Amino acid sequence: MSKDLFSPVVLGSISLKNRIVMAPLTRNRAGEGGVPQAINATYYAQRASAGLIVTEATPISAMGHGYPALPGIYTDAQVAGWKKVTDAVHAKGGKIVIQLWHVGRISHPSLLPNQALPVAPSAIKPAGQAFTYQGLVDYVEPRALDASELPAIVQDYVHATKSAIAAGFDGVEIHAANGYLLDQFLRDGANHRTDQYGGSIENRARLLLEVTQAVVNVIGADKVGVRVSPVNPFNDMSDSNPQAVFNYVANALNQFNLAYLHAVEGGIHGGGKADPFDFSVFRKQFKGAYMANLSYDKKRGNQAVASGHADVVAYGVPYIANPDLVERFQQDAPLNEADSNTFYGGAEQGYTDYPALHG
Ligand code: 8OZ
Repeated sequence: MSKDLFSPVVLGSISLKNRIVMAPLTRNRAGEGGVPQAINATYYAQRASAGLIVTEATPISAMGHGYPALPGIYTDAQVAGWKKVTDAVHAKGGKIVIQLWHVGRISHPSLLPNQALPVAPSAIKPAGQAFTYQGLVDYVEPRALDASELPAIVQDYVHATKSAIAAGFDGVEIHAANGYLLDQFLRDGANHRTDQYGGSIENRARLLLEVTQAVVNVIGADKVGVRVSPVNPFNDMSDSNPQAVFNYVANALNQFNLAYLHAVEGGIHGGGKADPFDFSVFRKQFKGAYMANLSYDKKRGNQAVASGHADVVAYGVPYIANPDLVERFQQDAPLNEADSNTFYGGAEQGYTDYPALHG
């Protein structure tokens, strides 16, 4: 029988009851100190019929923050908060991995310890404005990281992965997409380094591969995914040859036997026009499971799975508004419309109050 979105699948060692994934979604509703609250557990548990939930992007360190009210995964209180989330999702038969995040230059001193400058591969100020507690403020020129500082950042990923295990997650996803730190190293619009972390594609991929190796050593490759966005221009990103960079990355990641590779297959967040890119060629470089994301609906999701392009499909905006997206797809029921005014920040409204078909 041919596969569709409702067929079970195993990603690495994570068993999914269907191939519908809740994509990572930044919602800016964590408590003081980046600690997840009961409302966050309710939100994720409402969505536990997904085959897999990828949490919102979650900073691995205080320097990894770049927006208000993000949850973290590096303090004991954050681990305890996330434990309530994973318990609530598991109680409803769901699976959940946490997306590990360092924002790099997409931040502002007001969001960082001691008003520190954001860090980046190179001292290149991104165009645009940071979301701060004081409102939108121009980005600043980040401080270029010295190569000697990178092992400590890799260690922050290690610590975050240990914290994720303690918090009861089924795995982790390394966020190497959308113009944040690891993506800043990958793409040459943001990386002008002349050391072993810049210049050639091999050098620009080095930090991602070091982070992946370190995370794999902690939790096991069969519980690790990596997310990339080869042509998303969001956060002032560009590359002179994205196909070559990301074909290399997909090939290099084969060495680990990861649970999955997750790709944003175009531009998101209104960052502008995406460069041409052949995602079918890119996907074929990778020997493991592939998670596709970007404006899929039920029909195109089923086609992607049936054709073998994707093993699983991640849905973002539809999951904001439809906690029971799986049931709605199963029944061809109409979808709730998502209200973009309540995407980022706030409380229950637009977060936990979207109705399910069956109360
Ligand atoms: C939208 C707003 C803030 C952050 C991403 C973590 O694009 C994000 C993000 C998206 O990966």
